Amino acid sequence: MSKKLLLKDAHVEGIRYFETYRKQGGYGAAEKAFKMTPEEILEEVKVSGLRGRGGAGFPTGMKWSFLAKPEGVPRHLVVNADESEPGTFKDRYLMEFLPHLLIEGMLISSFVLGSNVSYIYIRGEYSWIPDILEEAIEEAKAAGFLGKNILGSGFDCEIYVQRGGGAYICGEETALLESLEGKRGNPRLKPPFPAVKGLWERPTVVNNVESIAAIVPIIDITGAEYAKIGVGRSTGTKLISACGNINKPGVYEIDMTITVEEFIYSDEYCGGIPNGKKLKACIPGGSSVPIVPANLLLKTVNGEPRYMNYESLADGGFATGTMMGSGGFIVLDEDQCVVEHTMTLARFYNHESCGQCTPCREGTGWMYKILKKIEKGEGKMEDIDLLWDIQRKIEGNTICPLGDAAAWPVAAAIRHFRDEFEWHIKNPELCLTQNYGLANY
Ligand code: L3W
Ligand code: SF4
Repeated sequence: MSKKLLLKDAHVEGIRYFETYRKQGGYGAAEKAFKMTPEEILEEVKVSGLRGRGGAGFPTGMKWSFLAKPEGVPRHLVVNADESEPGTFKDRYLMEFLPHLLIEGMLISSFVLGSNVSYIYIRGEYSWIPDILEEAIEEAKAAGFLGKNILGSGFDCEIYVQRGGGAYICGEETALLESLEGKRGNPRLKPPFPAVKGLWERPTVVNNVESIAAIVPIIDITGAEYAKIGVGRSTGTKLISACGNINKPGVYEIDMTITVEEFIYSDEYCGGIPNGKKLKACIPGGSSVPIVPANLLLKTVNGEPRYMNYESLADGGFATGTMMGSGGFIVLDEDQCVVEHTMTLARFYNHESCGQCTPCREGTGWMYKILKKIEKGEGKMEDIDLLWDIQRKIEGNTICPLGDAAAWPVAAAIRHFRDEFEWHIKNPELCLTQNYGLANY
């Protein structure tokens, strides 16, 4: 059984409210942190080995230590709650059921970073959650955990919630900052990174909801104890949102030592695949990461079991491995069509491209058109090589990672399931979607 750090009180009735959260020991980590110096807390975060839970896995302590501190310039913490990655819904769970865990994490993080005004940027579609967060912020303020002179420390902190307008690209940190400034959410060129020039050109740390929530248990149990959970550079616990062809979709907290097989088949987690169907493939880290066929999902290229952690999932590189990403775990059974699935994703990335760079703006649309043709049974063999060529020209040639995110699923689908693409081309009369004319696409 995985250790629970973030979700240990998730099922306590009323945990959403300050009084219950406090009774369960909530804000104890904040009280402990305010007896430490910001440097001591930063050291705990570094020792914990916590890596960003939004997708990139960048070490949180290192990101915090990059924060520029020019004299007289305000600094900000911005929590990225624009959780729009298909298959990813773990931050929604945290904010909906444990809003005070996020606020306590933000308070401690703001104290370390010297952010007197911090923000939560939340995706527009999570329309009911801002009210939950704002109510929790008011409760924390009334109890003296936000506002002026918190716990007599002389430190002031306000938290504001900003709703996004429903664009996936605003989950990219610099597009998010543009949007927070009231502009169209177009990604900026990096460097400079937000840690140097972020919100209104001020030094800014942008962290995912889960990363900030994890600061609470790190302070509670110490960074060293946190680092003992998990394995290698995959320390602590990770939330996984599991969906697709599984018996028990939901949000699970794992300690990154379990195998992929255990995660899919054990009753503690996904509970296996409905109707005794076979596993075909899985996308373990949200739609942006490469799809992996069952044989490589259950073991690595070296024949070792594949584990649910950053290193094992990436074993073999992108050629055979994949990524932990945001932890959006999508399971496909033997009846699913990889071509259709890839086409749906291509449509999504084409729709969400901000259009600033040519390879992404043109390439995503081109890939979608070709995939639609193949899916309808109107493709030619040379289309597969053309698709391969287009995705290669997108990867690494764009301003932000959306280009890579659009290219990788196509590359992995062709690499691992080329036979399915060929089958569509050789058997146009059997392509199921042909008769529907793909009206919904
Ligand atoms: C200062 C340096 N800061 C890096 C910071 C940087 C950022 C973080 C990671 O994309 C990925 C993407 C999606 N000085 C720095 C520095 N930083 N070097 O570190 O940066 P980076 O560029 O590796 O990644 P990113 O731009 O944050 C995120 C993948 O995540 N993904 C996306 C999921 C989307 C969601 C969602 O909808 N919420 O989770 C899933 O896998 O493809 O590769 O903060 O500033 N020298
Ligand atoms: Fe916009 Fe795509 Fe370029 Fe990102 S890669 S900046 S989404 S056009």
